[in-house]
Amino acid sequence: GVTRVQVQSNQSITTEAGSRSFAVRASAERDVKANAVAAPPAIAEDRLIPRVEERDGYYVLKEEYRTSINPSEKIKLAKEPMKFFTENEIEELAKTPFAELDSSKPGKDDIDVRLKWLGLFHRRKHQYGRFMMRFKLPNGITNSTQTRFLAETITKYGKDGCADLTTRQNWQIRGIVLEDVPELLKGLERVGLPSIQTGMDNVRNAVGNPLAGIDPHEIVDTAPFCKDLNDYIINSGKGNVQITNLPRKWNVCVVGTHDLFEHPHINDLAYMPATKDGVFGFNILVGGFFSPKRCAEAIPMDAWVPEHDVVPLCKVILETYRDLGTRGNRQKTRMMWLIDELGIEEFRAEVEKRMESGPIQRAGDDLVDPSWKRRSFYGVNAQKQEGLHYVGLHVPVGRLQAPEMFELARLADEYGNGEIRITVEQNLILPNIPTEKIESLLKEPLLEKYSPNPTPLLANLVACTGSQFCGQGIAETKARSLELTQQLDATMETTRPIRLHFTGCPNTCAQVQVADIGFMGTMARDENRKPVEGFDIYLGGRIGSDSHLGELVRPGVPATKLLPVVQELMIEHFGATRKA
Ligand code: SRM
Ligand code: SF4
Repeated sequence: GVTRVQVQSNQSITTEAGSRSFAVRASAERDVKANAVAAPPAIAEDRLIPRVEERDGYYVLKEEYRTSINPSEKIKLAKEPMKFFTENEIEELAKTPFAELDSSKPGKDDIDVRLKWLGLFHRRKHQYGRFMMRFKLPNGITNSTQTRFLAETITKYGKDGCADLTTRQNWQIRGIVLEDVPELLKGLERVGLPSIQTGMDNVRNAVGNPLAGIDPHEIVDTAPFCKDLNDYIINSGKGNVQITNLPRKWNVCVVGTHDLFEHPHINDLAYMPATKDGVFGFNILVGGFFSPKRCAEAIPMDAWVPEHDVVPLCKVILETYRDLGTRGNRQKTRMMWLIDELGIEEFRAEVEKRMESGPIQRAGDDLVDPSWKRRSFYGVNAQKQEGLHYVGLHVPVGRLQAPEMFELARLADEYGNGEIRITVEQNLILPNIPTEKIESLLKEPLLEKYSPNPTPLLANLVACTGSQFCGQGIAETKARSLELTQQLDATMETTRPIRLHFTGCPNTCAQVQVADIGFMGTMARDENRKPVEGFDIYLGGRIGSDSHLGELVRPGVPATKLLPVVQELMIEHFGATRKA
């Protein structure tokens, strides 16, 4: 139950239940009335002094702000992580025996932390000595060449190699060993797939409409905006050292649909299509984020920018956050905490102060239709371009092996134009298929595995990496969620899609708070009070204009006891019935 309600000066409302917290917009008005709203505290002038300064081309924390900083800040101060890339220090590191690196604290920090600036995540706990790699794939648009290259890369690693589609429209691959990294980086450059600035205190993949440019109903094509943002964020692949020392991770998306496929309410910065005095541009939402201790929906910055100011605005928001964000308790360093501290108006003023083109306009007229019914991507759908179609395919829990990736690349080349799209639900879209090729595409054996017509439950299943590879995982997610969903399909009749999200720990990478039914890995107790893997079950998350974050309804259900609990929730809340 909800035990305490805090009302922040900036209208973001966070309720806390034990150690967990949820933003609840629907009940906001009621709660505001019940609680006196504290006036935003006056901001002391010295609070607005930037805490970082440029030194030899890199941004570092000033001496006077180095007390009470978190361990990650200390690792960044001890050695600039970006130098592995910008000064090619990775060459030397890759030549050093792994055991030697792992025998000292600085070496451990390099392999476990600093390499994340290159998109390399050491899987110490479950795949010792091997790395997961993550990319920059603006708007989730990849192609057959990149897919083949990734497939070749993981093939080398045999049973240790596989690939995932992520909840930020991205590829991740596994099995990489350090000595291969310099060559791998060169290969990635050839196929135009950068991996830099994808982990730790960097900007994450820029998300857009997966149907960008081909969607007959889109408001705007988000792909060019995501590409421009990405070019700025990583300085066109050369690395943007101005923004590689943020206080924490940071997410951005550009909305192009009424469907809100892009999840604007859970990004640190979201561009919402809007007009102002008849000119097209974007209204700005800021501060949306999820973390173990607090989840907050993005709030309006009361700002509108024309198209040509999309990148400049992103730059000044990032610089404001970099300069002023706090770097103490790491659970309180996401951008919303800074917005809370300053108040949204002061935050806006700080952003505006940095904007070279002058004052930022107040919000314009939103173009998103709030009554729009979210569409499904699956199957064959007409594109904006006459005679062309996109085909939505279901990839069970987003996991791929090399042989399927080679096949996928072949299909993209033979039937389309080589392009492949990734959705934030970890599925695929093959665009640009001419009418006359549809029939034979649908007969391809790969589509038996990656179905264009999954069951309503499988269609909406999302699962994070979980404890199979992720050291933070408390529970296994992918195999288990697939099995449970198949059991539900076999036993339950559903009349509407039910979105099931499984996440292995409170970091909520699979966003359980936006799911109809969300499962968050936790330690539970079985009937003999023995500790076992289990899940906290969340209910009632909504996406789209009616967004709402789900709430915990069944804490600590042992993994082996999920089926009856979920069946009951499906009957009670989603009109499902039991099959005869
Ligand atoms: Fe995440 C950390 C996987 C999307 C919140 N996330 C991690 C790490 C890197 C932890 C680790 O080192 O093992 C996971 C890597 C596991 C692995 O081996 O794959 C990991 N996160 C993922 C992915 C792959 C989940 C998936 O299966 O799709 C997603 C990759 C997206 C991408 O392409 O970049 C992924 N993570 C998210 C999202 C969803 C989103 O962005 O919409 C969130 C919640 C939204 C948010 O961040 O506001 C998310 N991940 C976290 C957090 C909690 C952040 C916080 O402020 O506390 C962590 C932990 C951290 O940063 O300290 C984390
Ligand atoms: Fe790992 Fe937890 Fe994220 Fe799942 S939610 S990928 S277990 S950090």
